[in-house]
Amino acid sequence: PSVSKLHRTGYHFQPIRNWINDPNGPMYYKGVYHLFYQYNPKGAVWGNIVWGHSVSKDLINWKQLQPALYPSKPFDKYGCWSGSATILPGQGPVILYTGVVDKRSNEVQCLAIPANASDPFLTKWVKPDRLNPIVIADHSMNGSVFRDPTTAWLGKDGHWRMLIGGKKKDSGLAYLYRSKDFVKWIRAKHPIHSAKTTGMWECPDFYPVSLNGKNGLDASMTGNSVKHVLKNSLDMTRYEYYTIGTYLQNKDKYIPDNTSEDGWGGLRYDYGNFYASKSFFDPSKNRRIIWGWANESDSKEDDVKKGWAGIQAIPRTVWLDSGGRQLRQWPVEELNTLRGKKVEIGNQKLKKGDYVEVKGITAAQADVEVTLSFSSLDKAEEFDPRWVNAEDLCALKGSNVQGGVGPFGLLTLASQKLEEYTPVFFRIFKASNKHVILMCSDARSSSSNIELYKPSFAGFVDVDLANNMKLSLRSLIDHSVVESFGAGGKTNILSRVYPKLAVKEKAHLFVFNNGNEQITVENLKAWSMKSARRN
Ligand code: DQQ
Repeated sequence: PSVSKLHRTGYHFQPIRNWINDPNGPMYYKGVYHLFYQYNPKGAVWGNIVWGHSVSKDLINWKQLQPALYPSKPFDKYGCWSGSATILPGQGPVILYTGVVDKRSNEVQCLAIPANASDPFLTKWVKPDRLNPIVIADHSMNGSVFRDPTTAWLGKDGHWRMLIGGKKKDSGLAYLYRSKDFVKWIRAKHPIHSAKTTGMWECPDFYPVSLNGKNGLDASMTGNSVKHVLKNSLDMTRYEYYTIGTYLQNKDKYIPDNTSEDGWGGLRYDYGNFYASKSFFDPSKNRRIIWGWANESDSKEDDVKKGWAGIQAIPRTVWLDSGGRQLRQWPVEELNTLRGKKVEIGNQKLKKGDYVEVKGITAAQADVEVTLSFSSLDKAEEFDPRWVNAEDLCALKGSNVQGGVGPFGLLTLASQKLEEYTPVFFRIFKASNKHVILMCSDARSSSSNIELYKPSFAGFVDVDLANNMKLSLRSLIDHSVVESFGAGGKTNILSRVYPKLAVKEKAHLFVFNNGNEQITVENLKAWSMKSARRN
């Protein structure tokens, strides 16, 4: 098969061809899930941006429709950029999106409504001339860094609110707008929040999470039983970070808890390739779901050759961890319908240097869940407090650098003789009064192709090992994707990789240990994954 076929995904979302980036306006409406996305109908590189549109009954199998929004008006002549959907009670959905008005990329906010709100597929959208654009930057603002309206929420006063990402000097900020009728929007005096030195905030997302359990909440929910999440995508490095905090509705201010950094070193949904994410509330299953875009890490020329670029990560259910200090995420349960042949390993000991192959599944298109335990942390290596950057630490202490407790985990997309492999693993260090757990997804050994971006993605994992000496890992392997969830979705890493040897039936999966402490594979389940329909 040609290169284009070798790395195309089997069950991650991607359109039939061409470029995609940000997920836009996800929603559930009249029994149908809608996903829109930044899409170039003319090629496999960014440009000519329209809103591609696909629909699904289960978030996994998709049907591609005609683009929903494309430049057709003076206010969106140079592109229909990112935005969100809000379902107005008793009326139907409204899309708010960014229109680009000139070549210098001056941006305004626009509104679109379905031509026929009783059509569950919402195939046709109109942009009423008498209403648009609904928001323009005023003189005190820079109109070329002013975009990506959020889903709106309704305040107790009956007025709608929404956020728009922006920048002032080098601070990132989210402007707050209010409206009585969803048409006339007025900017509040203060942004809902801002943070110094973070640069432009793209694709802000703001939503409540429950303090009591995994259930998702409608965007308008407030009160004592909720916290709020503010997520921003940082243009300067293509990383996102989020904080958990309190939304003071009477002041329309958001105050982050000081349990994590409000800036570059903050918490991330994903410590790998995952950007411009957006969440929505799914009332049919009472959950909040996050979509995120994973771009290619091969070259532009490769993308043109392939005829496609960009995928969406598997939609993830998101909720507040019981400690209240971070979120957790897990692939939507519908993904399990693609699970086919299953193999299992139980109670397997792994001594230092052991590599055990997981045989009998399609290792290039698979879902693996594993729990690994150890009986002591005595052998853990000393943690150097200067190791603040997880990615650098992963580069220093790769899967083949022997350790004390760990490295242990999976070798995904491995060639038979291990010329190529993408390891996903843990390594445990001893710090002054606690343990530090590093999780890595290291693409450096993923391919013999040298013209690729092969980062050693990594994050720290906040788990107390004192009375529970085990760690779990789930990896969704899909030809050019390894999407991993550590410790039940506390630390997650998506990597894009392009093996040359470890492709199709030549790909293998191993579980390994390269530390002095013996590891037990308590339980490993791996499934061959069927392909999703994405016609
Ligand atoms: N992508 C869109 C913008 C957004 C950026 C343009 C984030 O609206 O800020 O394609 O990837």
